[in-house]
Amino acid sequence: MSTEATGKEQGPDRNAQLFERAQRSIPGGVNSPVRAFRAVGGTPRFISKAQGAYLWDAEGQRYIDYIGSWGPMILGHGHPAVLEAVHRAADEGLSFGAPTEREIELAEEILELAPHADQVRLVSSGTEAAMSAIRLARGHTGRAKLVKFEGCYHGHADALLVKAGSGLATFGHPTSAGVPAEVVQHTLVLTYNDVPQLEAAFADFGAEIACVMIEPIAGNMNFVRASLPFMRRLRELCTQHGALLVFDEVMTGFRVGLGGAQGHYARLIPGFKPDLSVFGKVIGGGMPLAAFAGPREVMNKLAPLGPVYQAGTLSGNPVATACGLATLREIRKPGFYEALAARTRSLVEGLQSEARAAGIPFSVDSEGGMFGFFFGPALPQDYPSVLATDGQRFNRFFHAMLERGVYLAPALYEAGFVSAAHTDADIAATLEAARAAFRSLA
Ligand code: KE4
Repeated sequence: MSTEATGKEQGPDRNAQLFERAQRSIPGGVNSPVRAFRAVGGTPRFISKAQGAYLWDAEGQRYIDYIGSWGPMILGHGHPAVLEAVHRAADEGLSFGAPTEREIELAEEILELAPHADQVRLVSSGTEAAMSAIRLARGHTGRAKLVKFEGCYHGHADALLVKAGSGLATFGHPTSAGVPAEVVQHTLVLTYNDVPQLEAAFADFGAEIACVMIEPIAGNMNFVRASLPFMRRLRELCTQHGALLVFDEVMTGFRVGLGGAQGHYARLIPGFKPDLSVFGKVIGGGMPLAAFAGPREVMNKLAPLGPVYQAGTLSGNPVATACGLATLREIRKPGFYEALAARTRSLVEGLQSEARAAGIPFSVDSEGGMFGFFFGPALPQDYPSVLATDGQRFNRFFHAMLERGVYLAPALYEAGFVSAAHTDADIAATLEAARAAFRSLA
């Protein structure tokens, strides 16, 4: 067996060997389900190193990376300023369980970019941030009901593992074993972009709704935008009924633009702002860091000031905050998002034209450094229409691209991400691979 620069053993079936070994000690061989490739089939790639826009797997195969750790790696892997900040922070100490100046700096940077919020609490994962935001909304309003939308994912807290029921008032059908019906009895799942259904829900339960949590651009059903009429009406109804509008920007925050999706909607709907925001991914730069933010009158309800308890041993971890700060400082540089959005647009427009040339029904969309594509003639507007696209073709395309050294998200319902490290040559190489991949599908 040869060893490579990474010092790890290599061989033609190293990924398969590692996957087989991993399954002996880790459920499904992975620490997060989507990594197991079960939606697309085949053997997951065990990554040995990453640099810039590229990943290398255990067999030394190089891939152009369009997952970027599911969003965090917006600068690309191994950005020198980020690594230098992380190394310096690590030398000063990995964790103290006590406040640090760097947490204040990161909180201030986040608040500059989320103008609706006065305060922010740092945590270690998007799940933790979303779960805490819901508890805070319920504590602040004194109400129990929670509204979410089918196809949106806000982490795996019990109250959020709920599937859409058949009718409007069908609260609380757990999607996961181990979640008692009582825990999700207050969670109502509606259809994304469905204004009449939203109005009916508020007409029936408005006075009981603590919050509505939404992915403002739904990256967990690949890439589905909230329509302006829907988003405008959602804001009106939350205000009218005293429910908090919670923007889950774990994926879109600092990804679709410096001001996230809320900045995008504020430009389109005068005066628009959410009541609470949930952030993650990019703000940690690849380290475990997430956050939730809101106006002082709401955030003051949090322990130790108020009655809503929330805590975390590694919250605001000094190495993670150094990584996040270094990342945010880079993305705030002039022209960063214009260049990222242009490169992402050139990717999706190229994919669209290659699919058209091969006669394959295909639709694409992107915002900033986030993109999605579907094997179907029109962009879906909700989860059922995402499922109605051609999943088989998606899976075959995924593998055809993987074989050609392009690493896309291994599931129809996931979004894709471009980094600042992706060059025009990388986009061109991706489109060349796509040309052959589409031909293999025709
Ligand atoms: P984490 O607990 O995985 O840090 O964040 C949960 C979360 C919350 N909100 C949104 C909008 C999210 O996209 C996520 C996590 N996203 C998935 C990818 N779709 C993470 C990948 C994974 O589960 O391994």
